[in-house]
Amino acid sequence: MRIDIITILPELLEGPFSASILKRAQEKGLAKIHLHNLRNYSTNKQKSVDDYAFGGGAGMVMTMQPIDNCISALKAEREYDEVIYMTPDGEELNQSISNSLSLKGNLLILCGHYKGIDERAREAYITREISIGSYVLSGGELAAAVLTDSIIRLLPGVLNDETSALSDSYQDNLLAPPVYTRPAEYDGMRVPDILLSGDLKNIELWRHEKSLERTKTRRPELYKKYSK
Ligand code: 6GU
Repeated sequence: MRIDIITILPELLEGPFSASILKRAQEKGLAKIHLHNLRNYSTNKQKSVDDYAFGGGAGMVMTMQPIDNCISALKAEREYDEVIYMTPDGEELNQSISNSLSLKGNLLILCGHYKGIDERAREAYITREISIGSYVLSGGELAAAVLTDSIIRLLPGVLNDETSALSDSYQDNLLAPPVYTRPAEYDGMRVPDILLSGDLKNIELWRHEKSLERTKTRRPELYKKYSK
């Protein structure tokens, strides 16, 4: 899979993609992530990418010209399955969106800033608008990093058995059960006996029971989806 990300702050995205699972996925050739600095596509002398909003009001708006040039240049090189705009007024990201995007070949992600991008760019180019939750970030970069991470970890071969995505929270609309590691007793606090029993069948039942309990108390709305 290939993910192209258009941003005015590439340095904000370099970190998350150069460590751990996302780094390994790229080294293994399973994912290609390319950052594009929007400013390089601005044709005016100041390399500006924003301007005042028509109609007045506080805050700048990202202009058509650099977005148009950048997206056109990328689209001339390959077809994109989705052109995604990261924006707080988009569809809220969830596991099922990440699952379906992980099946695509080429994704293009545009990070918004300021008051957002000129509405005409949304109409002309964007096929999907995604938010990562009901709070405001200073720009779309951190949200794009979250989205990219959630997609790439699902690609076949990225995770090994120990980190398998199948037992993650949300994968079946349930939160993951509690986990423990050695020592079996720490400062008087003991690991539940069942986990030390070696009885794999009952351990699975116990974990499922704990998942249900957790989901019911912490995320009742998720639990309703699971139980119907
Ligand atoms: Cl995608 N962008 C910004 N700026 N803030 C957000 C967001 C995106 N998702 C949640 N908050």
